Amino acid sequence: MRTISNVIAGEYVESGAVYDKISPVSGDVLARVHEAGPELVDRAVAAARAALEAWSTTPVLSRATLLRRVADRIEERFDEFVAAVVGDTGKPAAQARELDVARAVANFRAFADVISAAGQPSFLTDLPGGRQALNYAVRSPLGVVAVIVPWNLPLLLLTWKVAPALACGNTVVVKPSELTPSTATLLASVLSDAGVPDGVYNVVHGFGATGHALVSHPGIDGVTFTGSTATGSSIMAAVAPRVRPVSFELGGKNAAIVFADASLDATLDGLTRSVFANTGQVCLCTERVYVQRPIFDELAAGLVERARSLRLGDPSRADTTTGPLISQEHREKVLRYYRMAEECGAKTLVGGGIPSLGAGLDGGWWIEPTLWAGLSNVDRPLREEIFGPVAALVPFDTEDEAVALANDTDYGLASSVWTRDISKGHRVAQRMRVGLSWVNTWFLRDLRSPFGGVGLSGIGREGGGFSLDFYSELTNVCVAL
Ligand code: 6OD
Repeated sequence: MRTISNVIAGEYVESGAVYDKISPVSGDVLARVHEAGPELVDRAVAAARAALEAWSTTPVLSRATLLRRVADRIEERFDEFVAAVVGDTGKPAAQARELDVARAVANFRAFADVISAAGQPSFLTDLPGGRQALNYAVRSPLGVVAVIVPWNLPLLLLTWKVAPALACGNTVVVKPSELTPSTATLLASVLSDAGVPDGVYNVVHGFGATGHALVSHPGIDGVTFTGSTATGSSIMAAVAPRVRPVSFELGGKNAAIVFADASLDATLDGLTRSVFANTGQVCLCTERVYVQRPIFDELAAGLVERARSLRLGDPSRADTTTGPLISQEHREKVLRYYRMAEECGAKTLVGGGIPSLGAGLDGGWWIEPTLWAGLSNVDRPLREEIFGPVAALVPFDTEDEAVALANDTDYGLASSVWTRDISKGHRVAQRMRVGLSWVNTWFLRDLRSPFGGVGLSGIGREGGGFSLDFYSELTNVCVAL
């Protein structure tokens, strides 16, 4: 049986306390993972602290060169990373290739470019008597950063945080989700091959207790986290006594607004991705679809047809579009919402249960892609994040009504607007109370643009220079001339 170790100062460290990593596809045990207790967390933080001085004083362009080399090494071992992502998550291999691993490569290259081009603000200040002062800001790293990443896009999100953190001269202790431990440990060997010094990147495996030991450790200078709003809130409480900075990308209850003048086929393509991609397990996925009344029936019928054409099954098959949910516990949660929706009076247009996929797969955490009609914003399935392959379709009449319905949520991560009228697209997109507002597309990313949410969806923005702002401190130097 494969084992997965912690990584501390370049060493693969076993703890003796192991847990099983279960395949979401079959329910079989895939690996045994060594769980880090407080003592290993302490060692990992100490290793990161010991490596900080040398790494933070390595010239920026040398750090950028190393990050580009990391990207090259991931490309060389592309298939190994794909296999690790597929094993951990059960998602189709094609999606692991196109989304997760390709983005890991892009993340390292993008932040190597961003840090290479980064400048600092400076101001020449006129003083009375003809004198001047020069103000300029110097960037230094936060220090030792705790990186806590979820199970849905484990490598994409890990590298989205590790690349800018290292670019800025920080050292990191990573805690991946207990459900997807493989790629964080695999990445350690790539970083080491590329020449990143031992101790710059450390990994501790485990559950909430490991994460808590990490974020409440006095040696942690900042926390970056993507995951649930509840966990974000408890991390905030853990760092509050020491007033450490946090960057949080949390849950969402994302809306799509479809106007009657939308291009139907393109909208159906976009909505199919935005509702069902990664089995609905992306923080950006759409769970509420507001449709202008004249096209409601046509759009609903089209989306039902698309949902029926999704192919669940073996992730290695080229025609598989949809994997299982990540765990039994998560499937129970999603199924609770399937039942709750019907209790609230929903009409289930498609799906609603567990599919039968035959021997070899029925032990996994499969679930049917599902669409509902007949619910409204007062119903819990439209207010709480479900994180599964499901959306509710709700009719609207006017633009103002659609905006009000979409913004009627405590979350505020992402939205999409679908219309042929581009002026209306701009207007409505700007009225969305979210961090990411798409028009006639979804999850189209430029890694230099700001990424994050408002309300319960998070604190701060990452991406391009916004990541540098989180992962570094600015000291203003003022020189009287
Ligand atoms: O695309 C990204 O950079 C990003 N942070 C995606 C997050 C997805 C959350 O599930």
